[in-house]
Amino acid sequence: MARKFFVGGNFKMNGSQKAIKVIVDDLNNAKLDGSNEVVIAPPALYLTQVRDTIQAPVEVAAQNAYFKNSGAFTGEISPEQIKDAGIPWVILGHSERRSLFGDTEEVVADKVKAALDQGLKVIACIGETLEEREKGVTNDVCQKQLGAIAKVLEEKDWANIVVAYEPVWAIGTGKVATKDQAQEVHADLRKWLASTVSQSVADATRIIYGGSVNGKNCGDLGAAADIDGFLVGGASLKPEFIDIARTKK
Ligand code: G2H
Repeated sequence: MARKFFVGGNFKMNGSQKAIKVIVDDLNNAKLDGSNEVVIAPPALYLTQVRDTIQAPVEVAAQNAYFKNSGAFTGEISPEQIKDAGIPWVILGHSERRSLFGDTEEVVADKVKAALDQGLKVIACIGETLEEREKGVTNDVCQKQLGAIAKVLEEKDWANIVVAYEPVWAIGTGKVATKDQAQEVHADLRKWLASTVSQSVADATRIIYGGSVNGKNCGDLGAAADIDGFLVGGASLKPEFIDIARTKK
């Protein structure tokens, strides 16, 4: 089954009303043809600005959500609120959330489940550190992180999940994984999905790559058999994001 190429733009904690308007105007003017699925994730404060101004086929994602729908959780936003605001997607388990804000594997799994239960679609991020890669435990780490999520899901939930493999050593460093390095992990993850969940989920689930993707390396990376798209950070704030969004498989 053909997997639709997916390009996400993760603005992280960057942008202003003015700067985000420029990005949205550029995307609208690009008149993307919908052959790739394109989703942008501004900071929470600007979600409704982007929702009100971005044109199809581009969609909007939150960068995080809590696992409760309401209550005394100062500073958090809930899946129910994201849904209520008309935002269809949420990024969960990004390595910056895991390393800087204490999102454990269990917390990420709870967040994924809560988001799916609200009908949101999830970009679920996993990835190893440099130390883990050098120790040769990349697959163990990635499969354990994805395993924690898989444990709380039913088979049908996978239809609303995009898995983002983001090696921590490649994030924001300019050190992109080679096509072969990324392809190897993606292929192993797909095999793991086939043996742990089902062959049909393995065949249908998009596994996207994140970590220093830019307008120059997207064509090469995107040609790998098991790379079904990208999660783009720094370059999503620049005009080259349009070139990445147009990557041809
Ligand atoms: C990885 C990626 C976006 P960047 O975090 O999720 O960021 O492209 O800046 O490495």
